[in-house]
Amino acid sequence: MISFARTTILLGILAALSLAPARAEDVKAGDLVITQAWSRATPGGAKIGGGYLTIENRGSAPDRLIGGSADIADKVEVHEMAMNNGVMTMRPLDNGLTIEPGKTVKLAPGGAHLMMLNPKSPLRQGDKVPVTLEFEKAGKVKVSLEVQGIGAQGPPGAGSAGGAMDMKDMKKTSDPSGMKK
Ligand SMILES: [Cu+2]
Repeated sequence: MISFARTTILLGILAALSLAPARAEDVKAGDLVITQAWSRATPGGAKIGGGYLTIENRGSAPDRLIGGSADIADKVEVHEMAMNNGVMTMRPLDNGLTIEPGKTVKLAPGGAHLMMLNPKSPLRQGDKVPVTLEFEKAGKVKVSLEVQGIGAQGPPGAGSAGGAMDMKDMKKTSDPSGMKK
C-alpha cells in the first residue's frame, strides 16, 4: 500500500517535472523568459564577440535590457545595427533595448545583439560563455551563451528558419517559412 506521504511526494515530483522548462537553457527572471542564448566562435585576436538571445516579456510592464557583464570580456554592451550613409554599422543602444509586455525580442545577427568587447580568449565552438545581463526591472540575470561555429546564423537546433533570415523575415511576415517555427 502506498502511504499518503509517499503519494504526496510523488505528485510533487511530477509537478516539478512538468514545470521544468522545455530546454535546459531557458532562464526565467521575473516576468522575463530568456531562451536560445548563443554566440559565434571568433578568430584569434578578435576584438569583439557577439551574443544573441531571445527575450520574452510575459508581464504587464515594459522592461529594458540596459547592459551586461562577462568574465571573459572587458565589457558587454547592447548594440543595434543601423544603416549609415549606405553602410551597415553598429552602435551601442544608450537607452537599452525595450521589451514591451507580451512581446518577444530576438537579438540576432544583423539586428540587436550583445557585444563582448576585448574577449580575453577566442570563443570556441562548444564553449558555454557565462554572461550576466542587466535589466532595468528584472535586474541581473545570468545566462550561458552556447558558442556555435564561426559562420552560424542561428542558435543550436533552430533549423533552417533560424536567425539567418531575420532582417528579411521582418518584412515578409506572410512567408510561411518565416518567423514562426
Ligand atoms: Cu556590436
